[in-house]
Amino acid sequence: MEARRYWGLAGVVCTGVGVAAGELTAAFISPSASPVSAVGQTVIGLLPGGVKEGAIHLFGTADKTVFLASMVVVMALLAFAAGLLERFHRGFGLAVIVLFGVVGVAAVAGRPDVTGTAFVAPVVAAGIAMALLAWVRGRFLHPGLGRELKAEYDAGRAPRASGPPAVKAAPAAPGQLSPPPPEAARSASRRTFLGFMGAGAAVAVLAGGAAVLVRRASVVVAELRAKVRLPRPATAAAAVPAAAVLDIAGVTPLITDASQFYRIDTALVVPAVNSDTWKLSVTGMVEREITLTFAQLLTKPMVESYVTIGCVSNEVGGDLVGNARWLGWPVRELLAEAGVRPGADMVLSRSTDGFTAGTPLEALTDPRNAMIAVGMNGAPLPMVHGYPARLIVPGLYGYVSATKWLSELKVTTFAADQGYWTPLGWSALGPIKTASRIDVPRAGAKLATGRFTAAGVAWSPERGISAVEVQLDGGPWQSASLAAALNKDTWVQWQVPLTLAAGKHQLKVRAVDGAGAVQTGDIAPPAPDGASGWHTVEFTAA
Ligand SMILES: Nc1nc2c(c(=O)[nH]1)N[C@H]1C(S)=C(S)[C@@H](COP(=O)(O)O)O[C@H]1N2
Ligand SMILES: [Mo]
Repeated sequence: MEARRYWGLAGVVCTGVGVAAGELTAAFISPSASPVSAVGQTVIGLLPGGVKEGAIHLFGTADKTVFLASMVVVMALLAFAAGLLERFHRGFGLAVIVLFGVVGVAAVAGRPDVTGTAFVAPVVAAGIAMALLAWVRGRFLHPGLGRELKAEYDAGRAPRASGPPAVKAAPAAPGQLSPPPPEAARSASRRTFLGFMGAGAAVAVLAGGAAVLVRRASVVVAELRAKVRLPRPATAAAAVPAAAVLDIAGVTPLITDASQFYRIDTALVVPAVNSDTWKLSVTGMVEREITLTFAQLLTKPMVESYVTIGCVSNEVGGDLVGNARWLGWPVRELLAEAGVRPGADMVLSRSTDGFTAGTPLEALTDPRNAMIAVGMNGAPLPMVHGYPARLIVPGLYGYVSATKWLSELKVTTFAADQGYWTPLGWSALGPIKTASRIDVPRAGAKLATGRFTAAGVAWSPERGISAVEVQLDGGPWQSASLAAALNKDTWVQWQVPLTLAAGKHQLKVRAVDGAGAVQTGDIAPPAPDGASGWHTVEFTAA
């Protein structure tokens, strides 16, 4: 098995399986995470305009197909070369694959819509390709030492040219060179090798095909999303005052960029909800059931508001919380059109993928800005955050309110229905607990002695924040100063000047809500209704 073509073939098949596995991983992570298309887009971006136009002239609408086909050919050639290099010197081919991985990571990281997990796909691709090539090398390709040949040899059928002195059934006299393995043994080994290569190619084609199918749906939706023109809000959010933003390095930004916004849901594959066929229905205890298309929803008078949402699973000091400018139609107006019948006390919202949340009816009908949101920070909802529409309810944890990929609002009762997480041990009611977080200093920071400004954020959506206090090394609680609040539904930044002596320090923070209630210091885990306790950071000054 020394022929060059076998090594090249191994390079192509092993890399192919890796790339396909990477594509499949990407399809599950996010529609934009595909390493192959990221590399392709990067290459297209680097091509001079003339070349691009030339290609479009030459190939017309087939330009993308031609481009992808050329990419596959180039990758196959490089992978063939990687296999040959591995034959030339152990590890060289693997190094080429590492390079593939690095290019993939760089390309994915350079995409405008990059997500934190996007780099996983090229890493998976390179890892699998390397592991396979190393295995195939050891199993079949190592000159004269293939296990297949050894088995033949041990069975006394295939005397070998090199290796340990033959004890069993060695036809050659001691000191004499054994003859090479007979053609029969070599072709048996070759057949097994080629069988493995065929199986590998089949796996690559199947995984790649599955990735394409998963992706195609999301590409269609991404294109629809790109064409959405959000309506102007009937009630716009006021511009962010300068006084709301502290100029302190390391403090959480007041507005969370969609790309940085935490994502929590039960969906393995991001639902690709086609906004052309999407419908929202209002059912249950209503005078008239209503169904609404996306186009109809976009004609409704929209409110725009900053709302901080949080996950019930957020630990004290954790980052499963974010603040965005949402645009949506007030749920109370939709419910008023449907006419809620007496006796109802809950709305069970359902997503296209079957998730449900049970929200107190009151939270959707009182004056707060509970909305069917279609916009996030001035753009249509990102697919991972619920495109085309989701619920946003100030003051409630996401699991009881923030249904993404919203498809139905069923007016019902807590006695009759439960949201997804309630039977799994989480509280039926999920008001967000007042919380505060120290962003600066970070835990374990090594600071200089003297003056230092600590900073962070505090939130108590719906009630607002009236004060934040910190405690240094068990001393008295001292007031932090608050940046201007956008409204009572969002977090506020806080800062406090400290004077640090040399040594170890411990800083605690607590907030006071708009009604004067002090954030509890009682330590509770996230289950069943949200973590509590004062965020505490330890650091040193020298
Ligand atoms: N369809 C659907 N919507 C969902 C969930 C889900 O699993 N499926 N999770 C909820 C939870 S637990 C939270 S905290 C928020 C998170 O919203 P985000 O991912 O946009 O930050 O979405 C909520 N909406
Ligand atoms: Mo959550």
